[in-house]
Amino acid sequence: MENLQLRTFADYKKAYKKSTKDPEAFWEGIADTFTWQKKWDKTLEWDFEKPEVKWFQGGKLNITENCLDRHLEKLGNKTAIIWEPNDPDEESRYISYRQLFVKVSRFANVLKNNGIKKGDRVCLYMPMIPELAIAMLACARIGAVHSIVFAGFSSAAIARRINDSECKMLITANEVYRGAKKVNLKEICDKALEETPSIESVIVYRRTVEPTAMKDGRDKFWFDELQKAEKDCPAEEMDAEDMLFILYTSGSTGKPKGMVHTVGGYMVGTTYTFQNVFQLEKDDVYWCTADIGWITGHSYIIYGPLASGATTVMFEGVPSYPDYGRFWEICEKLKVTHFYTAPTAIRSLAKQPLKFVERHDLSSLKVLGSVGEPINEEAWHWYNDNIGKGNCPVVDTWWQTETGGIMISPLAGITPTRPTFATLPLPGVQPVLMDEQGEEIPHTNEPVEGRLAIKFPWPSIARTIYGDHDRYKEVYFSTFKGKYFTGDGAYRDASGNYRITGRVDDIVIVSGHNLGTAAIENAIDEHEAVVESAVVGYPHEVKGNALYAYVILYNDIEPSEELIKEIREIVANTVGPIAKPEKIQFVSGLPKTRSGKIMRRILRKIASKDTENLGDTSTLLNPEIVDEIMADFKA
Ligand code: 7RM
Repeated sequence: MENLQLRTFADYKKAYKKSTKDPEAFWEGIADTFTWQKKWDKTLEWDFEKPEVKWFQGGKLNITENCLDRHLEKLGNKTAIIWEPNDPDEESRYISYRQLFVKVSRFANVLKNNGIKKGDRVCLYMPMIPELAIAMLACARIGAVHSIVFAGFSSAAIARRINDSECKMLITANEVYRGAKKVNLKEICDKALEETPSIESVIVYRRTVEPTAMKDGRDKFWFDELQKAEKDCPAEEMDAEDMLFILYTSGSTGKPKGMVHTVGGYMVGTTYTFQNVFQLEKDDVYWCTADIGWITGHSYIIYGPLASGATTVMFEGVPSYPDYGRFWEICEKLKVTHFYTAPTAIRSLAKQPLKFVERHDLSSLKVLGSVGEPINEEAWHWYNDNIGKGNCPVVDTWWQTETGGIMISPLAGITPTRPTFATLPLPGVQPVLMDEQGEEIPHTNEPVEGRLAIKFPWPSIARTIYGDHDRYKEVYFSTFKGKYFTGDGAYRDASGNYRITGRVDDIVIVSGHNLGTAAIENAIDEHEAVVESAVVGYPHEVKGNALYAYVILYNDIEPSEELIKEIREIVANTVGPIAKPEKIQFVSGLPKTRSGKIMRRILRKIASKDTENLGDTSTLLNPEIVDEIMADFKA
């Protein structure tokens, strides 16, 4: 396999320059290193006003040939996936590239035997087990479109996603282990299946030996179906612009958006970014702790690493089981070299006594990654000092479900890092900051702040929202003419490094002043007693809106009036007196999505005393926190 890694800062600069001067030639050179059944005719066709983006048109390929077949000759015996179970006493599984190839081929035939054809949508509601990877790749092998729903979501959330894209099949497991709990996934599916007329068959993987209720004619066990399946399955010939998968991401309206990714561009984008950001060497062990139900899992547990011939770890459990040292125990046990997680996990682990880290030998680690939200200074240093021992570059990777792959990030060991900064755009990515008037802020040697947009297409951009191209246009391409709008705000320093400041929809107008809640939260978080905070606006008679802060304190700290005063003081001193929160409530947690994003919609409703209809809270990581916060509401 051709290696795509840039090796020096000078290489990076050169590649970046080329990628903006002649983006087509730049990406052609990268795309050429993959296995194509037929080479493309047209590298790029685009129009951000329509909007429409097409990469490598006329090219024919199958992504699984790039993730599996092409490695067999040289890397057939190399471990593709190391699976670490929830229970540390259960055996890990090591699956080689050849074994994975065999498993994927056979399961692809199970899909075919059950009537699945190219273009059909298949919903996957699975635990973090290798069979999830196998099922994804099997879909890709035959050209079926996978739609993975995170296995912590409710029946209603599954049904809604299945119905939106009219999936024909659902693949699930009977049960899943999660920490000390066991959850019956099949029961949750059965409830969803009462309202999903498009589903014709359900394949059930038995993760546990418990008896499972099966519906005759509809439900089939994974193993029974495998017995009946042929071994070989040729890879379907796919157009570069054929759909690879749909992944739902929450929208501001509450209706999830089914982001559509296509085969060719997504493959090229995720593989190129994986290799350059993480800089793996031959025998490295790479671990991304995300769930595969999130884009990070799609791009950087499965497709990017496998297309690169890397060894990728999949972990079934949670960071707190059997204790808060589990991540570090796994790093030691598997000799993990590259560790990629989210700030929310870092902060929750940083809250624990340091002995959970110190107990383990972390000397195998070379590179640390962060993704999902801005990483605050304190968490960055804790991660860098205690996990990386000051020796591992920390790559703070900014990107979105919609971008498919990493957009702004250091390249480990190659380009400089800077705490709380995602730093520089990857080659092929052309970010711009937009001012209040909707004008591009020019690149000068001045630090600036604005709304982050991208002015040129990159291969792994989502092509549409499934079934709703108008919404795709409205959400991403209508704010700034001819540009993709990210929804994030950013600061750019004199050297061109970006620091993502948060979602710009989190702006509150207090007495006529536009206040970004992210800046206020950062100020509050500087107080030594504070772990984390969330600030939202609520209607106020005099000011129009006032600010309500929800604040988490360290375990050993008692809430007090004194603290409230100090917090307001810090905000007054750093952001300005106008930004002082009217109300401060101490909470034990914040409602969060799995990837660590605070669900402000809910906090806003509570602060505004509009709690009749909080919307679907079942997709939260910690739905129970909502009742606690409501009970202690500061009227
Ligand atoms: C990969 C992912 C996307 C949103 C994005 C940002 C925020 C993600 C960072 C970040 C600051 C980062 N996809 N975000 N990474 N903010 N620094 N390194 O998270 O679709 O679930 O979310 O996440 O607001 O727009 S996502």
